[in-house]
Amino acid sequence: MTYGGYNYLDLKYKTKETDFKVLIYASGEFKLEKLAEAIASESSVGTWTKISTMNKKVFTEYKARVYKLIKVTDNSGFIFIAYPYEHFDAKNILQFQASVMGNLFGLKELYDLYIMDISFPIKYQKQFKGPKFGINGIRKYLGTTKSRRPHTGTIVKPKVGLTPKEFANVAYKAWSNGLDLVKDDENLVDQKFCRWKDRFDEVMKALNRAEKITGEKKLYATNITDSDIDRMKDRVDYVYENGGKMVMMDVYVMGMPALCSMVNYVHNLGLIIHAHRAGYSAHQRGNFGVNFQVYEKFYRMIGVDQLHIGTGVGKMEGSPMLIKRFHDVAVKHNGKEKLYLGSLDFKFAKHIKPIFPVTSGGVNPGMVDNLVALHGKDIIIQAGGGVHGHPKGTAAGARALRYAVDSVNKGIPLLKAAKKNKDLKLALDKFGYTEPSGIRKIFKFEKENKDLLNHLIDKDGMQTYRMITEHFSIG
Ligand code: RUB
Repeated sequence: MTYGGYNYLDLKYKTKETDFKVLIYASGEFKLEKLAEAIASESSVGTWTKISTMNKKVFTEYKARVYKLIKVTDNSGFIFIAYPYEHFDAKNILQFQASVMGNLFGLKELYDLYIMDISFPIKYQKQFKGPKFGINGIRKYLGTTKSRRPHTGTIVKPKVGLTPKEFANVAYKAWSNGLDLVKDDENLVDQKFCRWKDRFDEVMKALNRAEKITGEKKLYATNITDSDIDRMKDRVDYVYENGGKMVMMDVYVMGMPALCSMVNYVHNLGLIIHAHRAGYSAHQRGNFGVNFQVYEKFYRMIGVDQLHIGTGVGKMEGSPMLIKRFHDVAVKHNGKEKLYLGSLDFKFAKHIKPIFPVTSGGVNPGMVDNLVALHGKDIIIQAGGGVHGHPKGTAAGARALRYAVDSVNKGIPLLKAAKKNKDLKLALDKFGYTEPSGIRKIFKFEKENKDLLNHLIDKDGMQTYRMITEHFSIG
């Protein structure tokens, strides 16, 4: 079978260490083989017809090869494609996106096209610096290297609307009552009612006071995201010159070029980067999309230090299984997972440090047991509504969250801890308590049934993949 007069199927091809490997689920008007050829062609050297300008060198050295197919029906299934290193302008992420995440989404014969995973060769990763701080650097700054407890954070709510003084007052209550991190929301930058600089100044005063009375270091993730790079740089300079230690960026909406420049700029000044992923799900939830783990790999290679990954139990989409995968991509150095639930074998280069995953979105103190069961202790547990929605307000909400984290860190179950702490008890009374045994059951089931789950996905395709990774819960 050919597409545009050329053949891209090479099912005997043995992938090379330097190849980029891509796993795609597709369905469409034609047989799977032909869909795969169309995708490989459009994302590498081909077009819809034979062309007089094609030559042997181009075709053998730069084309994509479909090296494996798992058929679900005649017209749908999983497609594994290898791209030779030489195909790419490797220093340029946009060229990669335009190739592998580009035109193919517009091919009209496709009904589904979902990039499940991409495996980047070590040679490619070497050009990236990776996180400057990552988990250990941030732990060192906050003084949690020994306890290795989860970090705690809050997003000041309402998302937008408070004045700088009101905002700083909320931040002070959160820090002085135990939280490590306070952050701006993704949609708060420099609006008229709360100018960025005024807010930063007020919040730094609050941070200094909170550090003094608690004896702990505190972090403020100030949102510097802007469509104008110079404005972002000015803000970073201001943070650096005025005692800040961290900046936050909405990494998905700002795009790769801005992110790459800003990561270098921020790290050169020795500041930590908090990455909010607002908007990514526009690309992950439909029939045409890219799984978040692909962006996550980019963000870790480029070098953000902490990154939102969802919760598996809160307000944002994603089952515990999927969120656990995102956690692994953030923290594991040498993931040697077998192809599983839509993932490829993948290894980070040694110098690309683990990043601190942030679990956020509908989180409250009653979920801490669960979140630790899901992620372990290398996690930032962040709650907006779950802190400021406490019946007694932000201060009590912060105390409840910190107490919950400290207790679970010591191995004390939440319900037992709540008997000794009024703030936590009130939080549980309002928000409820979710048993971690549900999460443990899911992981046990997953571990014991990997082959079965893989088999079901291979047999039924995207429908089953989505059922398992978006909604999976047992018993
Ligand atoms: C959290 C919030 C964050 C989400 C983003 O507020 O709105 O922006 O965490 O989602 P709240 P994600 O705690 O009140 O729900 O972390 O999945 O990117």
